[in-house]
Amino acid sequence: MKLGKYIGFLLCLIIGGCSKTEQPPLSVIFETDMGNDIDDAVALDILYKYMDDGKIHLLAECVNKNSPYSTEFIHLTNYWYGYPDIPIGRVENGIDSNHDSQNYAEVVSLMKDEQEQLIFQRPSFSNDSLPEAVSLYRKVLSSQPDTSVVLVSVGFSTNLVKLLHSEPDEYSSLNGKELIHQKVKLLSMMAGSFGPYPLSEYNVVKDIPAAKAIANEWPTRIVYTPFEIGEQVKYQASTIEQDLKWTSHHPLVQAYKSYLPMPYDREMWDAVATLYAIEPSDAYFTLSPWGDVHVNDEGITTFTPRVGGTRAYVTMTDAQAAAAKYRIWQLTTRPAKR
Ligand SMILES: [Ca+2]
Repeated sequence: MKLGKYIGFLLCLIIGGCSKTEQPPLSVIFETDMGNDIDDAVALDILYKYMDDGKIHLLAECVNKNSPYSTEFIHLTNYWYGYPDIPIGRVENGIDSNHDSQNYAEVVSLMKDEQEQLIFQRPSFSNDSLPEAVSLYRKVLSSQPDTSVVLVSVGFSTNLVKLLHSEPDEYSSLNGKELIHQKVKLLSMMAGSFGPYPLSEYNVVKDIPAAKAIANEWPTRIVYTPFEIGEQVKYQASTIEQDLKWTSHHPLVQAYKSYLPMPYDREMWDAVATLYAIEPSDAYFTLSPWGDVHVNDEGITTFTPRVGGTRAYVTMTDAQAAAAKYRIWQLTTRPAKR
């Protein structure tokens, strides 16, 4: 080995970067209720940054919030971050969440400057012309190598259960369950609560039949990021106000400021589920034993350990939560490559 290469090899060993950069990009699909809470927008920013780093290939973005502005916001950010070709899927007959919160996706999509021009320019857009998510899932999954795709679900399970129960079609002779079993290696899901007190978590309670079906029937591993995690990892108002000034108009900044009156710190449930999907390091996470998850009629989730089980959930020590919080800050404050 030549001296230069040897020194480089040693540096790689010391900083631990060699094996990471040599890994092929992880194939990821993002499933979101974009617009209901600001952590979806933070999670998506993180995914773009992982793409900037060559760590992932974002195959598709599917929306389970029944609003044309949820898909339009993602269309907008795809252009702004420099990834205009990522396909977007829409939900059909999704459950209603349009009055659950201030829809920052709508506010940012319509935001104009003093000359009445859209601040975030993008090609014209029609939600109705998008493929339904289940169709997009089947098209994308069927084209991927076996056991290669990681799904990040940070909203309701409406689209996922439609995929699970889908029939063979033009893209695959497999039914949904068979297709998932063949292609998906992990579902990282923000849902549920496994703390000391029963709690109906939002993503579950909005579509309980779907959450039940996923817990009972999903044929590959699921790792839940539960409600309790949010309290440990909060995004800070000061980051929005001070650390994202590299550009005059940033969709994440505008979305954050539109969601709730500033200043506020917000729980980062969805960003944590995304971090787990891409970097499931014990620097950030403690994984429960594997077992089963049960969802009752009120949307309360319970976990039972079982040898051979395929469900688990994450917890964090204070040190792990601090490390995850720093990692999320590091990714989101970094300028996008665009
Ligand atoms: Ca969400």
